[in-house]
Amino acid sequence: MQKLLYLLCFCLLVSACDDGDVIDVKLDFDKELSICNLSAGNYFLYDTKKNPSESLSLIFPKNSRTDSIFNPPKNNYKTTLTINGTTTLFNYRTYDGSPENLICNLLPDATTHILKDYAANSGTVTIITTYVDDDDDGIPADVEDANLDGDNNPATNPTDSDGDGIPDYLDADDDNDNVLTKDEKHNYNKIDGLSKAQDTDGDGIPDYLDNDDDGDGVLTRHEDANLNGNPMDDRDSSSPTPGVPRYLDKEAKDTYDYQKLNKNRYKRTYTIKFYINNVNLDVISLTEIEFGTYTYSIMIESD
Ligand SMILES: [Ca+2]
Ligand SMILES: [Ca+2]
Ligand SMILES: [Ca+2]
Ligand SMILES: [Ca+2]
Repeated sequence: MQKLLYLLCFCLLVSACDDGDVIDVKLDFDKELSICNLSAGNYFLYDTKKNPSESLSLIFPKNSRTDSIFNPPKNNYKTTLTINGTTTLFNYRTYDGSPENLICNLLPDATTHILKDYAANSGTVTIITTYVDDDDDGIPADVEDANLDGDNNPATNPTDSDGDGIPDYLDADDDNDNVLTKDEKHNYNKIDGLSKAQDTDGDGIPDYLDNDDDGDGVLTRHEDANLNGNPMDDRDSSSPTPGVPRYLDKEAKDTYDYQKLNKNRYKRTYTIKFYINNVNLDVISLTEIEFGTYTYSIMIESD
């Protein structure tokens, strides 16, 4: 009788949300997946919602193959897993309280319970991992490319203003002066673009692309009096403008022998999409569910 009731519930659910081949079991799930790190041996991804309280979750073992989902050998990397109901699990659950009180909670709320638990015992999971790189300097990647090849892709034939081999869209310091682009007042916004970028010496080259910002003939990175790789914290107390850093103060012309270039860091943002195919949730089979997307970022450091 109980199973019949489940069947009835699920049929209502599915018929309400049937969208051709792709059946949206999400109800009102936002498809933004979270990851739970409570178990060292497994990956545990889930999505929860309230009113009514429900969760979808996917568990699979951690190994070199599944690690590659999160650290792929190449962009647009595809992985498939087989749901077997034992080590690789896909569950749809309902609750009498907030799912967040139970899922991934070291101290589960004793008053919240799982009401129904549909566990798939077969099906496949298709996972596509893509990533986008950006130096996070506040200028969008497509704006940092002159797009001379006309393909609107900053990664092909990329602009490299300082010629250091690191394209502008990945170069956090576009003029190699040891002052990060984000600190050189590029003043980018969607309306003005880069037209309001600061140009201290007024030579037509904005500070973020000018390796001698004050035009005093001393490279900005050689105005680093304390030789710490940061020209922003060096001032000349004998200058008429002692509060202005040397690299922006054309009266401060001392040269310091600092040759080192700081390491470059850029951000890689992964987007991992999970599709559940031909899943059997005990009482019903579904052709395809878009389980959702998990996103995260790492910083990559290079010379
Ligand atoms: Ca560069
Ligand atoms: Ca710079
Ligand atoms: Ca300038
Ligand atoms: Ca200078």
